[in-house]
Amino acid sequence: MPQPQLALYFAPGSSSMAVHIALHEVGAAFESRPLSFWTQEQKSPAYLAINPEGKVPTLMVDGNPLTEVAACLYYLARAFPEARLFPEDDLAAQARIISWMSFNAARLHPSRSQGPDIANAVTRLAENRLGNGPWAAGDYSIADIHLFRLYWRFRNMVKPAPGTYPALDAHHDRMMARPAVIRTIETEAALGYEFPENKPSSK
Ligand SMILES: N[C@@H](CCC(=O)N[C@@H](CS)C(=O)NCC(=O)O)C(=O)O
Repeated sequence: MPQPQLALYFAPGSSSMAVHIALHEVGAAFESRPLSFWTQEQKSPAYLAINPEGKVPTLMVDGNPLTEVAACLYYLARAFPEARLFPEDDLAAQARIISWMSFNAARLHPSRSQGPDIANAVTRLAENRLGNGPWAAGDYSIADIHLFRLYWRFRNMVKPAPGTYPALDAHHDRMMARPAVIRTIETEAALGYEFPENKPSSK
């Protein structure tokens, strides 16, 4: 099968980081299309024509936009099966991965903007669910990439006291040792994390 033409619209440190990591995990050639949240490039008419929600990620696949982290991760895992990010022949394991990614997208991510009580309560659910790991759904998979990005951001922003989320911390550390994660973080950090709460008032 010829390799699809891939391009990733992303903003450093945001949800799109998960797709960025997966692109490196599968070893795909892709074009980087960084957007700046500070200058609201994600709301520009040109980008809204591609993704009317004005959010990242958008993964362009042969010129067609694919949105939502879970869908982009699923696409990459299935398009590059040799990376073994999705078990091709284990229905129960596939369902566990979908279950985790549904939880990540529907509970964990939204909880970040629902106040500290809800954010902590849902993070506690993730912690208990992960248990002793090492990975979310058996072998390493796209569910781990999705979960990692959400906890990575939470950990850097909220700075929970050491020992609050030991399973998530251990998972985070395992992920941080992966070359695909290291490469993604180096690339995105070099561009600058433009989180709205860090925006200098002068800019
Ligand atoms: N449900 C979407 C959420 C994507 C999302 O919320 N992206 C945020 C960054 S983490 C974004 O682009 N925000 C820009 C904005 O809302 O202006 C997914 O999982 O891909």
